[in-house]
Amino acid sequence: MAPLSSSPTERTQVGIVGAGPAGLVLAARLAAAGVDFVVLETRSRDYVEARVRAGVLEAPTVRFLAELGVDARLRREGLVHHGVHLQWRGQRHRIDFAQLSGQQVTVYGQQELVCDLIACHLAAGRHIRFDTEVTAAEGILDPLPDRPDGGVVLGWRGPGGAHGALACDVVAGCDGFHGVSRALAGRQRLLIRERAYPYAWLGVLADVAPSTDELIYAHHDRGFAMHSMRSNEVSRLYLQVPPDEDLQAWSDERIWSELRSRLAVPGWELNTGPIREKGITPMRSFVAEPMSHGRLFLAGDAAHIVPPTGAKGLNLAVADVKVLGDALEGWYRGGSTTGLDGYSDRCLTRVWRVQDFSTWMTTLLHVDPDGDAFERRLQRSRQDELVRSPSLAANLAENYTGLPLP
Ligand code: RFL
Ligand code: PHB
Repeated sequence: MAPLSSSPTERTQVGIVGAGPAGLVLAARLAAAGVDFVVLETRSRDYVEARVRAGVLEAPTVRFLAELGVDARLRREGLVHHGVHLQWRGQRHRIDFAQLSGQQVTVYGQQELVCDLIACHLAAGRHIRFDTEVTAAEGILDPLPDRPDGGVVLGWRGPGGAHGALACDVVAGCDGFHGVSRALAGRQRLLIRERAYPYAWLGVLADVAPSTDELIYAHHDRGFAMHSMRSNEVSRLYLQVPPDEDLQAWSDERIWSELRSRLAVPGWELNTGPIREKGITPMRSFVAEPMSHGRLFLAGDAAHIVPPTGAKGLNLAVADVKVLGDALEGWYRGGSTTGLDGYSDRCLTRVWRVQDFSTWMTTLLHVDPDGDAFERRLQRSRQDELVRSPSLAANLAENYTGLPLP
């Protein structure tokens, strides 16, 4: 095969692989800095905009989106929550974020944010190529030069079997856990640390008014359950299920009945309604270190995954690209490579804090099918301690609503 470098069809400064939250927020940051980029996304625009995922934005994430000027609809439609309910043994306990951390979170669907960012980029005439899969790269592991030199070429496969190549200075690997970027770094260069959990989440989106003003995270002997929302008319709910669970085994009636049992507290009713969408998500913790390799910078789920209990995946992706955007701006302004050299270490400090918080929230609230009686008793003690200790509750509030961005 001819080398990719013999046929670049286009040139830019930063090649961004993936139009998820990481790629699209990085694009907004680079646009603000006057740095040129092209986003290559393997899926269609419709597919990317319809993918139902995260729902909670930390306070620092919301502030950063405001700085980038991409928060108009988020400000109008986002639901600001000043607390959250934790529940065990049939009792609900409110964690008051405002009082304990002075911050709040905003409930706003990930796909709404993705739609807003895509609309903003396309309206400004910026380049997002949908249905275009990055398949290969040249020069990506060469040492980072002091000055941008167009030394990387990304090969892509596009609609109708078309092929092409994009020449760029550096690559932002924002292509999620199943993307190609981590593989381009080379397995032997990565230190992988991971953990699988003996459970998954069955998630549903239902056309029914939420039965709660704030999110409910519930531990129950039958398993974890959660009540979230997307608007005053749409509820988002989750149930702990076995990792290999068959979605077909879950009729709408069974889902509502199970949610009703696990979320029950005296005097509270669960509203039910038509289920619009359901799916099963495995739970995993994963970190690939380092997050940079020559001219490749991994960001978001491409570099790390957290179990969703702490509501952190999207927020961590945004934190990564804040660091990357600042470092790239410095490099393009003629500064040194210092910011880019420090990218991985800077991100990993937060990544591991968030891994710890997400694991802690997960094990506090789920039923471990392999856990022994000793483990179950420890879990109960941890739950009690959270109700007793304002300093532990404050630690939860601080981590959940978001530590300051780097
Ligand atoms: P994404 O969103 O997976 O986007 C990667 C994009 O790259 C594309 N791609 C490629 N493009 C070109 N060439 C290739 N070879 C490519 N390979 C892949 C993909 O098509 C895709 O469009 O990764 P990103 O941007 O890093 O964003 C990460 C977040 O999506 C993820 O962390 C969150 O959704 C996790 N998450 C949550 N995070 C939160 O902060 N708060 C939450 O409340 C929250 N809840 C959740 C969640 C994730 C969940 N699931 C389904 C995993 C709840 C659930 C149920
Ligand atoms: C959601 O609304 O989808 C959501 C909220 C909180 C989580 C995970 C998911 O921890």
